[in-house]
Amino acid sequence: NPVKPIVVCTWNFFNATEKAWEVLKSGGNALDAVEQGVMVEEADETNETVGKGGRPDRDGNVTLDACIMDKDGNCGSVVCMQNIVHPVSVARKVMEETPHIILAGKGAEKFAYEQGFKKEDLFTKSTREQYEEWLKTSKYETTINIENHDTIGMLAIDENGDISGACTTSGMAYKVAGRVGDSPIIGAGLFIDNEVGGATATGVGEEVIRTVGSFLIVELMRQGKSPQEACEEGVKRIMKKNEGRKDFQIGFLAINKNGETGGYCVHPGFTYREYSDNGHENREVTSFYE
Ligand code: SD4
Repeated sequence: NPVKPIVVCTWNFFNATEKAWEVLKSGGNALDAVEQGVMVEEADETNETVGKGGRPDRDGNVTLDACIMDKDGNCGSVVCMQNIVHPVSVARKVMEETPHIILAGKGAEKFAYEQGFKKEDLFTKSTREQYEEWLKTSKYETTINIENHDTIGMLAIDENGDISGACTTSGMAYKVAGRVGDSPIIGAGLFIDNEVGGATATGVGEEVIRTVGSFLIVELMRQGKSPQEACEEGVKRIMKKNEGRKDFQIGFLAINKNGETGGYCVHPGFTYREYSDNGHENREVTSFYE
């Protein structure tokens, strides 16, 4: 018997998972659940990798990336968008209200205003102070599990057994202006195939894009691998291209149509949250590549 409803998300996001679970338990669909779930992190100023309070690029612009994908393979995405707290909801509007899939930068922002979204400064006191401190050295480096931690990718199956997913981030802190990561790229940071399952990613986006990670994992599940095995293979493909380089973190999270889940990462420290009628858990990913 398939486990449903069920929701999983990257890292230990209690409030976001609670919200998505509430939507699913009240009979809501998976698309609404993942949108409303990740919106909690977008609004949370203490999460400095997503939405309001996200860290800026090296020129001091807070630019956000997000995407959403539904059971029918419809998807929407915004990349490098400023001044809007909820990029995932703009991505959903792109999916539902335009003939397009990705809107970028100023065009995405203009579209958001046309759809009724409000302009808001995404800096917080904390991120502004950190940025000013960073400017003193202007050194770009990614610290495993720390500096660029906390992108939320969420996958859900509703009572009908239908799957949707969403992913939202401010990307790598102090990135080059204009940089877009994996999170809003369909197939890289997120992929859903309602016949098979879904996958999402966190960590250094460039590495995820190079293997089209989430699509790869879903296709591996289609070929018969479990979510766990598929995530392991996804990480291994990335490591193969890096010839011994291990100074970065990648975390993959996957779910299949039966509600089985799995996660794998390069280094210890990646966790995911899972809610179903079988329990509400924060799962430490205890097997990793390192
Ligand atoms: C990116 N994958 O922009 C994102 C960063 C991330 O937790 O996952 N942070 O590359």
